[in-house]
Amino acid sequence: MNNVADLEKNFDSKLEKNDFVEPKDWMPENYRKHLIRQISQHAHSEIIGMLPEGNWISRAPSLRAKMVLLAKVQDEGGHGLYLYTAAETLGASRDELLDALHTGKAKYSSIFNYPTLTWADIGAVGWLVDGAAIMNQVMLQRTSYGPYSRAMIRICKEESFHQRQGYEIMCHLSFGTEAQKEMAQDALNRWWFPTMMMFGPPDKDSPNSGQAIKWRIKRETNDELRQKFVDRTVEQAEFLGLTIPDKNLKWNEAKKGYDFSEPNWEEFYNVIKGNGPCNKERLEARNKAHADGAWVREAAMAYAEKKKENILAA
Ligand code: FAQ
Repeated sequence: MNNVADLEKNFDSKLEKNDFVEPKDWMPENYRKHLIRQISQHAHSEIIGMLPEGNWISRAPSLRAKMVLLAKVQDEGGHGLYLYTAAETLGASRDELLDALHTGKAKYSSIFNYPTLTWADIGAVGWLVDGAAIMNQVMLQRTSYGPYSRAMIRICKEESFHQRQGYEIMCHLSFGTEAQKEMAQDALNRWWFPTMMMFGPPDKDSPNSGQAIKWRIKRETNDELRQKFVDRTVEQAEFLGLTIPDKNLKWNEAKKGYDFSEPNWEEFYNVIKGNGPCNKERLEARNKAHADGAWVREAAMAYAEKKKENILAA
């Protein structure tokens, strides 16, 4: 089979049957590009997402809290690696992807441009941000590209632990002293709407969703996932005795879900253009980490060269 029409037919039939597309299979060029865009943005989000939490490792309130947070932040680094590797199977090079991140050309999730001001923010990030990430990633386990799907299966398992870690912190604070409960409420107030933005713009303003759904890259739309997230999270906030900072939040019996306010989309576009509260700081920290890690990459290359020489000489 080598004429393009046959190849396209074979690709479409794979999607139809919910089979995976694998790296060596023929795929339309725009499908490949779409995946590189989404997977690399996702990978960048994971490694930039280490920064706001890493900020609290040295200040965690107990040894246990520190160990758990350390493990979580390391997991995020691992997620970045699986995802960069998945993007590499599509022909993108790691250097090229990282260069786009470091020069500010590539996007990463808007949420990581907000500051983590108190320990309660670490609770809110785990509970809300990881909660939203899971809501989005569960559907990506069924994405049509095999390596991305397999990476997501492992990532989702780890993200569930992360969400529990955050919710546990919120429980301690919410059922603690008045001052602790206030800290938890303050964190919820600041993280609620930025978390809602993580799902992306409303479907009517989402240029990539239509094609992503056709290609089964995304299995649910931005608005569908946002709705699911709200419906699930309200009950968790009620258990904590915290108030979601949205006066329009109201159960709608007809749709069997909550009505809620739209996030401030102007703020969202401003953040993804590079003008959020921490964009500059995040890119500087990431560039510094990359420069500081140059010796590790050089050592790994030297080791690989040596090994190759030994194999050739044998
Ligand atoms: N932030 O047409 P759509 C995590 C961009 S992982 C920044 O709707 P699409 C784990 C979008 O790229 C969090 N940019 O786009 C963790 C597009 O721009 P482009 C990341 C955003 O791709 C937890 C434009 O707006 N998760 O949190 C955002 O169909 C704790 C138009 O948007 C993923 O990446 C945003 N929030 O839908 C780590 C999951 N939303 O490229 C550490 C995989 C939209 O045309 C600590 N990605 N944009 O220039 C996806 O599912 C999708 O890419 C969406 C966006 C849903 C994010």
